[in-house]
Amino acid sequence: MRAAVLGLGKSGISAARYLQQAGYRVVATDDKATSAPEGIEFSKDIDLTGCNFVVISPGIALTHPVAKMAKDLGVEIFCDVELAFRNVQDAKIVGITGSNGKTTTTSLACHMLNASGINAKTVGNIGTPILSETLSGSLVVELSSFQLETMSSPALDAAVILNITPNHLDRHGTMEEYTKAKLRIGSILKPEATLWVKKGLFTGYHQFGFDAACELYTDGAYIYRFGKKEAPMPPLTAHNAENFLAAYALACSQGADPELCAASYASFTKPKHRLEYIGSHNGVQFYDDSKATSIDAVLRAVESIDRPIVLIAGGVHKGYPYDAWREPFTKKVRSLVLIGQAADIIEDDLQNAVPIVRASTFEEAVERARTLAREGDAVLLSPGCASYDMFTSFEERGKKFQQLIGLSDHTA
Ligand code: UMA
Repeated sequence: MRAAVLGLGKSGISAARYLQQAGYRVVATDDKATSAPEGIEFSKDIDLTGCNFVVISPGIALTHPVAKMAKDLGVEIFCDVELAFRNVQDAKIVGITGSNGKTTTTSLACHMLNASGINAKTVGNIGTPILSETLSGSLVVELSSFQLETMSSPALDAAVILNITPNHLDRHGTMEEYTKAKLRIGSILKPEATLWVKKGLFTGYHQFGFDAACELYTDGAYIYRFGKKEAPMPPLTAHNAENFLAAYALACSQGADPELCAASYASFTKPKHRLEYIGSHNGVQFYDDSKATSIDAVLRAVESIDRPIVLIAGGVHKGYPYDAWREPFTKKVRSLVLIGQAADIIEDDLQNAVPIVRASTFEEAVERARTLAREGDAVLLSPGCASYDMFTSFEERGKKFQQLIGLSDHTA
């Protein structure tokens, strides 16, 4: 048995190790790396002849020459999560996708399951490759459109689509293709499994929201599921409440106790760099929303902050226009500090909507934002773009921001 691995980041390395242990002869390739971890053959000029399949890393597009080669040779190509789903035997798996809130919802669903005594782990796009964990017990899998694109095995016991707003259009090309990738989550459900969607997103699935017509809803005071009043609702605002309901739907579908799920929110810590409040200085509040890499995520952040905002945005452009920012920014954003490759495009799209300043480094952007903010304002890092022109990840960008602000011990 021979298998190829395309891309040697986190997911590729875990897939290569997994396949090696399963008895495959593994050959790996990567456009940047020059070697594979010990024991794995590496080739810059990979030959797929005789390979049973290729495991493609989610960050690599299907238009990559090696992916095309696989297609031409009729060799199957799929991601690490699909490989796991083909081999899983006794795990209960729930899946979460959406454009915003995936990581928070994944962590919260896991927290709720654990609070109910069901030992669960988070895996997938959240940062822990599924194949680096044992495929047993209760798994809560965060799924990106990149992963879903090559998935087909029905292994999910329940799933949720949180929302779909423009993201990754540089990779998927159109909203239609991006939506199609997200909807693939519906085709990897076990026959008896339920797909939950936010109210109004798609018909034909169980819906969650704030409307009594939904299978799961809250009136702000209580949570109602399938017509039954189940538990008190924690006091949460719109997007947080939606993420909460989605996590609750998944946890309860796995036998978690509704009251314990609801009560567990009090001990839940939101993942970092998601509209994270860092502290205040001279009457200015500072927020790190480095994870906001889409148009909609930035809008959510701006909407959530109830004071004038000095916003730092920009980075690597992901293929969508920024016009949707015009009106809300005119109302709420005092100044916009632009960084990175996308700065020209953003400035063009927001002409005359908001005062714009440019910064050539991240450090300069933070300094400009600090000086532009007045007492009673907020300084918000919510870039709406990927970080790769200046950083290796959104985490690194967020950590740097927190270090430069220097208000907390959030820099570890
Ligand atoms: N590479 C190539 N050719 C290319 C592109 C990349 O050879 O054209 C190589 C790189 O040199 C590198 C490797 O591929 O060695 C990187 O692979 P990758 O980008 O798939 O990254 P991984 O480290 O394997 O991490 C992936 C996910 N990354 C992406 O989807 C971009 C991680 O999601 C995920 O946590 C991890 O698997 C474990 O499952 C990150 C992400 O940014 C957090 N996700 C996007 C998002 O949330 O918006 C979808």
